[in-house]
Amino acid sequence: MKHLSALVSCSLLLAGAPALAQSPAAPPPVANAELKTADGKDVGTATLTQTPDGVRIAIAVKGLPPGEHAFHVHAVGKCEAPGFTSAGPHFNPENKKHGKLNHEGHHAGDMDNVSIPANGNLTLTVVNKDITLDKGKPNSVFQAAGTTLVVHANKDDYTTDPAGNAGDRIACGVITEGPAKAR
Ligand SMILES: [Cu+2]
Repeated sequence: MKHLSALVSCSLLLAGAPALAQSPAAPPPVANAELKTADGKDVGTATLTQTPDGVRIAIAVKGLPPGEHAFHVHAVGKCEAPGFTSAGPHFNPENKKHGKLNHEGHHAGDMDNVSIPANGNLTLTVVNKDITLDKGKPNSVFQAAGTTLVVHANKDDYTTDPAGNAGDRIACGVITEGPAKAR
């Protein structure tokens, strides 16, 4: 431990005082996902920020079909059109059942439905307390296989295992370290 702290102090000295804000244990401050539809259309971004209460996900989407849509973190960081089945099942590091209304639930990747208004555009912030940006934790979005954010055609019934009866996957974005690209 002494060696480790000596090493840490040394690298802090080398890097200068601002490095204090980035101790080796700190998770990446931000991640993003660029959401695309099955035909490759850009439908917006999500920005993920670590907070003491979980990961805050700020969504800014456009051109999605109006109505209630399931919105989940999925367990594979691949968005292969058209079906996005490459994104795998819901992110579920604790091996639970699907849905917040399921007494054997819920998946860490389960989140509330998003409600897209008539114009197809939505900005919304949600907090997922079951995931983290902290690399190396079982519930980190930074897994070897990656993770994705997925929007479905239908709403999640919050009960039906394994996917809430939410239908097709209509938009997908790989969760990637760093801020979203300026657009
Ligand atoms: Cu899903």
